[in-house]
Amino acid sequence: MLIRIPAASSSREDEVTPEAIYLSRRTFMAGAGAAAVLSSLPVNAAGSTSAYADVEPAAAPDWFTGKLQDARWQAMTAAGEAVTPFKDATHYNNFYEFGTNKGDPARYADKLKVEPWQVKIDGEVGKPGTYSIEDLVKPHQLEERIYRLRCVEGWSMVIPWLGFPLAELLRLVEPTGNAKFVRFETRLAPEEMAGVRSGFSLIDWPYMEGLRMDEAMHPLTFIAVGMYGRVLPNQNGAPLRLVVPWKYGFKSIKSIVRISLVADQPKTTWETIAPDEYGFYSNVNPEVDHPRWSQAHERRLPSGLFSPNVIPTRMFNGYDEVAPLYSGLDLRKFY
Ligand SMILES: Nc1nc2c(c(=O)[nH]1)N[C@H]1C(S)=C(S)[C@@H](COP(=O)(O)O)O[C@H]1N2
Ligand SMILES: [Mo]
Repeated sequence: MLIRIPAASSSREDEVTPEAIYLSRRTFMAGAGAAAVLSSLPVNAAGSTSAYADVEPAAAPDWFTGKLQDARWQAMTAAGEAVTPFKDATHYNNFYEFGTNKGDPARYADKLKVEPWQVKIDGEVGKPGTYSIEDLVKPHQLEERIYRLRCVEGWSMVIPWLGFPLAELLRLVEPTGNAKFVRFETRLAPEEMAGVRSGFSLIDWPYMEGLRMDEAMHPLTFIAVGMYGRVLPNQNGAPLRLVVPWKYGFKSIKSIVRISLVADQPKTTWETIAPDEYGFYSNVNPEVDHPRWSQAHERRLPSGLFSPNVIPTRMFNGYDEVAPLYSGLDLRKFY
C-alpha cells in the first residue's frame, strides 16, 4: 500500500486534527457533494491511497493483506469532518469482555485468540455452516467507509472502517422467507477475557445483538475487518465486527462468532440488562433522552477539559437515508 501524507496546506484549517490525519484524495475530491462521494468512488482507481499518520504498523493475516491491494478507498468524510486520531479510536473503547474501563480493551484484548477464527451461520438460511474468516472475506472487495460512531454514553468518533456490506454476506448464505431478524453473538472465552472472568459485570455472556432484516440489508450496514488502512485491532473487535452507523455504538457488536437468521426479534445484551434504558432499535435520536442523561449533544473525541468539543447530536447520527426504514414507527416507544 502506498502511503502518502499530503501537506497540511491541502486541508482546510477546520478539518485539521492535532495529529494531522488527512485523507490523501481530499483535495482531489473537494467540492463533491457528501452523498455523491460514496457512490462515485472509482473502483480500483489507480493511485488511490489511504494515509493515516499515527497508525501503528501491525502484522496482518494473508486473508486481509491479499485484499488490501484492491481495496476501494473513500475519498473524504461525508461532511468534511476530521477523522478521529487512531490513538483515541484504539485506546478509548467499550469491550466489556476485557473490563469496563475505557483503557481495559487496549490493555487486555491482545489475549483474544483471533486465529483461527470461524463464524457459525445458522437458522433461516439455505446455506448454513461454519465458515472460516478466510471463506467469509474471500468473495468481497474491501472498501473503506468513514462513519461517525455515537456511543449511547454521549461521546463520538469518526472512524475509517475497512470491510464490506453485511447484505453481501447475507445474500451468499441465502436467507429464507422466514428470516425476519439477524442475531449476532460475540466469542466467549473466559480464559482470554479478563472482564468475563472478573464476574463483576451484569452481563449474561456472550454479548448479543440483533437487527431487523431490512436494517441488516441496508447498504450502510457494514462488516468491518479493518480500520485506518490496517487490520482491525483486537480491542476494536477483531477479526470481524458489525458497524451500524445510525444506531448507538452498542449495536455494533465485536468479534462475531455466530450469525443467526431468525423469525422472532432476538434478545440483545443491553436491552436484557436495562430495557427501560436501552431498546432493541437504539437509533441515535437527539429528541429521545436516556432516562439518566440528555442525548441532545455529544463529545466528539479527541475532547479535553479545555476543548471539550461538544457538538449537537443529529437524528440517525446524520444518516437521514435510513428514515424510511422507520416510517410509521413511534421512535419514542421503539427507542
Ligand atoms: N462484544 C462486544 N461488542 C461491543 C461492546 C462490548 O462491550 N462487547 N461495546 C459496544 C459499545 S457500547 C460501543 S460504543 C462500541 C465501541 O466500539 P469501539 O471500541 O471500536 O469504538 O462497541 C460495541 N460493541
Ligand atoms: Mo457504547
